[in-house]
Amino acid sequence: MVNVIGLGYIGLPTALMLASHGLEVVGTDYKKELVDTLRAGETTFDEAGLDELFKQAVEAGIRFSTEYMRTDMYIVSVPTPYDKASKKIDPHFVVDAVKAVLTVCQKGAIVVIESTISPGTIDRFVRPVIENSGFHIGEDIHLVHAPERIIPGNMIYELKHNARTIGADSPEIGEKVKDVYASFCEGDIVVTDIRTAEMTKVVENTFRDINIAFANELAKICRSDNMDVYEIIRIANKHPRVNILSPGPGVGGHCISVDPWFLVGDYPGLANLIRTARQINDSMPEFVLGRIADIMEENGISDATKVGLYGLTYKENVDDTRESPTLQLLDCMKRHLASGIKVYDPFISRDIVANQYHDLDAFLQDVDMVVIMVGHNEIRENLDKLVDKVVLDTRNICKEGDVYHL
Ligand code: SAJ
Repeated sequence: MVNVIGLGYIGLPTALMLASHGLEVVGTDYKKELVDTLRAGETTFDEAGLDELFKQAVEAGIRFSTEYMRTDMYIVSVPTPYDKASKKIDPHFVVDAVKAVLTVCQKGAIVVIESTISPGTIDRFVRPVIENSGFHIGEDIHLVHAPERIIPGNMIYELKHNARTIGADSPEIGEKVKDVYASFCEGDIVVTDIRTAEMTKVVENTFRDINIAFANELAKICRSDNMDVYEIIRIANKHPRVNILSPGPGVGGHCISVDPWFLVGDYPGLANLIRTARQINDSMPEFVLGRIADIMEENGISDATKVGLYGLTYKENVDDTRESPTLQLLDCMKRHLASGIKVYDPFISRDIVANQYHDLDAFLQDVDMVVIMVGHNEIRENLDKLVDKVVLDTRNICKEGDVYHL
């Protein structure tokens, strides 16, 4: 039996995937409400294909509990927040989960950490907790790091098709865990050591952050001299060895905007390019704010309450608002003492910010200027509703019409 600990964005799909591929699975989460929702037959977030997979897993017998199970394999997928001041990881959820596992596990159990952790976290925080509890790593308990790699919006497909990394102290244990993931994963599964697996995961997200920062810096350069950044990127990308990503209003989510800081926090004297990239991406919401001010002035709009931000989530077609550029922009506005700007996102049904709307038409009726912060399908399919608005499109989804860009 596999006990998956933490039933959030990663743990839940992973547990469902294992169960629907023939493994006995219990999903554990300390949040009773979440467990009750799953037991009642409902999923807890929006993701393409998740409901279907959930149905299959329930039919296959997956169970959900607030209790940790006595078994020989655990997959830990709990959050890893970071301290914004020191830029270092806060491993307390991982450490607490491992401590809880130690109270119930069988001798020789394998504990797989899936949560993204900064390189060295297992050595610094997890091993000492196990050893101080009187367990011998490699005999009583085996440690593995198998970082997730799936992208929100395409998680179910990527769970099946992406390559994976398994970091283990011993190759035999690595192979055992590989067999479990191979029950559903058709991608290449590489077995390596724990430190390499930790570093590789953070490097992947840092690579993407740096590439987005390059696109964002280009957007600023092109804006300063009236050049079309999208046309330049489109043409440059026809070169066989150039592949520039898309500029945008900032980098959000709990992965790409967080993981590079682990390297900056741990290697402050060395991670210079990485730090600069993070700073460029973090500067984008303020840059958008400057664009909004200029465009308002150009169009004689003096009242911020006539401006609406479309999109609150960190990217299109997901319901996750963690570190979202829109929230960062609203924060910037507070610092500039401006307020009253209107906000709408079809994926966010509860009120999380001031002046939030829950209906596209009502939102559009009350604003003269729309800032597209997120390119949800909803707005792509309703661009005709923006014809009489001043539009700032930070995602380059409007290919026609008189629209402002970054
Ligand atoms: N963004 C841009 N321009 C782009 C691409 C993205 O501005 O060209 C922005 C997005 O709008 C968003 C942010 O960057 O605000 C991050 O979005 P994303 O789609 O690039 O990535 P995430 O954070 O949803 O998922 C990433 C993925 N990592 C990589 O692609 C290397 C995913 O595979 C990881 O599993 C995930 O992080 C994670 O959990 O670590």
